[in-house]
Amino acid sequence: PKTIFSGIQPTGVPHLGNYLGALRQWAKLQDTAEADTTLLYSLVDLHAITIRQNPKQLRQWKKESLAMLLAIGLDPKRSVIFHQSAVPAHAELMWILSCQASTGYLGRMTQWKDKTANEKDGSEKLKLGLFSYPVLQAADILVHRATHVPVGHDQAQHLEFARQIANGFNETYGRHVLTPPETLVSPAKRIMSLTEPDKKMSKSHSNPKSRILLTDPDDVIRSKIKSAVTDSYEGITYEPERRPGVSNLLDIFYHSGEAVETSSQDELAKHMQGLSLRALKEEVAMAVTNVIRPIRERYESLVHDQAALDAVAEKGAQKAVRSAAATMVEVKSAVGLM
Ligand code: AQP
Repeated sequence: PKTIFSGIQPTGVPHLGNYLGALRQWAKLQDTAEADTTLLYSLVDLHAITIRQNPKQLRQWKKESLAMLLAIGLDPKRSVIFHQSAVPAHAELMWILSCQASTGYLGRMTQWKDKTANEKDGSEKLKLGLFSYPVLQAADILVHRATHVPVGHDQAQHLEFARQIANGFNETYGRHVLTPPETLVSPAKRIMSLTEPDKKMSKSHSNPKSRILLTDPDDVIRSKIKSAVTDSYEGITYEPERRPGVSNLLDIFYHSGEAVETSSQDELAKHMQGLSLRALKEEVAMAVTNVIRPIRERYESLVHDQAALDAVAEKGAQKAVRSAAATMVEVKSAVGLM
């Protein structure tokens, strides 16, 4: 039987990129997976603290992110939903895998290079936790013996690392203990920032107009899309290299599901050819508000019910603790820790 695992950092309200790139697929898998498939979805708060967080804010974001997972359609009866730090085996396996991971490989990770590009001689400021982020991510996946991991395209490199570390561990200890996972990359590979369309849409970017939040009211969504950066070329074409802004709008429109009759973004662009950029933006805004409205409404009805959210987290943690325990026995026994 398959096991599906994925995670999201509770570092703010999830945005349209998180949704189209990952969360929507998580919810869909609930309906399409075979009955004996296990689904685990985690709010990875230990990953969140690789960047300094305000404790009060982090607590709030954990609660809001949990409400959002329910709002996008995760059903706690079908999916195990839990906070990563409530399952100590994640950190424990991470330590054991740290003794397996090569620092050279970790140093070549794009996310590490991106996040440290501006710190010239900042090795005092750069934290070990950020460097070993992919090792914790590998532990998250491997501790639950996940066979499939649905993520956005930006995480593909970390998944390759998880496979390598699983294979390396099995080879070192001469038995099949860890399961190398398969990556399920979402069709919406990378949704880009609305203000700098050569960068991915991200929770942590300083400009709030760069992203559409799953809690944004319709008029806010419309105004963010209206002011999205495009270009002054003629017409509407899908050319991600030359026209990143327009192509991102076409991607968003395509994946928001209003364009079902077209089979590619290229075809969609041809379909929309006669429109002005302003009219294109209006169409995109309409599609996005239709996707986000029901999520936002469900979120608003869930987020204030602290007792219900606590109960979901508690139940999820209990199940995840059990799922991880079986792996830890095998890992510790292979290594000689027991
Ligand atoms: N722009 C994106 N397009 C498609 N998928 C995306 N994901 C994130 N951004 C995009 C996918 O969302 C899932 C959860 O992401 P995360 O919160 O764990 O990590 P992240 O990639 O670091 O997300 P952010 O929003 O950019 O957060 P910050 O700014 O805090 O780093 C992942 O599956 C990811 O692929």
